[in-house]
Amino acid sequence: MQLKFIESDVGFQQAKVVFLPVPYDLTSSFISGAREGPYAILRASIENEDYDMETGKTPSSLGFHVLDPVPVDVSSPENMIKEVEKNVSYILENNKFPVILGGEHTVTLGALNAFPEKDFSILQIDAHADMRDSYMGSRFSHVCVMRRASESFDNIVQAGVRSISQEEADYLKTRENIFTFGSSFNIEEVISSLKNEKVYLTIDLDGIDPSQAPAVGTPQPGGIFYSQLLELLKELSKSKKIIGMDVVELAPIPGNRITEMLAASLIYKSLAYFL
Ligand SMILES: [Mn+2]
Repeated sequence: MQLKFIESDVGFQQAKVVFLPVPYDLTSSFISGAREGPYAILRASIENEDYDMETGKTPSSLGFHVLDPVPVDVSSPENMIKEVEKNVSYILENNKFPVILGGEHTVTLGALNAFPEKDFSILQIDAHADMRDSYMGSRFSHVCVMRRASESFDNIVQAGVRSISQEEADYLKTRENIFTFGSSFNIEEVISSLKNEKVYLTIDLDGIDPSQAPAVGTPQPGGIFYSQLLELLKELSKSKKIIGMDVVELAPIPGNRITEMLAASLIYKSLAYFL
């Protein structure tokens, strides 16, 4: 099956935006199924109009290409992260904008590792801080992903966070350039916490209110609303250069397409704002 985002696929060489499906959910701790996430988002994207009413842009005119899904390596999360890194490096070396479709949140580490310069900030949309040092014997569980990232990156800004362990809260106190916001945040405050001009965006869909994005691995009541998130991303695009993004943790609910429709629209709107 040829995978596409929206209708068109111009091939790798012509594309400005390259989608990387990563159907991986080995460390999911509650509801598994994130391996189906990338296909669900791509299928849902077909239902979208390719014209964005708000910006008057047609993001698909940038040229889209969907790479073959990253083969799932269940031998260890580290090997899976390396596979993602290899693929994202290839996208970056060819000067294209990467959009990684998870899969569980662990895949973000592969994307972050792929950037040769670590001169950027990370904006994380998430219900959880994902700052545990290890979980169930693994340091590469999806709930440890931002802790690992914090070992290579100084400035991480989290929004939508409403579930956190004591261990994580204590760790965050030791990091002056990691900022954690709940679901109701001031957009200016979030953006001014991003210290670098370049920003990588990671969206864990559980950051969004579960009434709007129910199909996630670990739903948490409360959350950011779609319109609020779009407002944040639109403002972000005015002062920052977005260098790549991922959308993770979609575990489809059979018969309920709301979350994948939201994810597809969110990506499309982001591209309209960012590029
Ligand atoms: Mn997460």
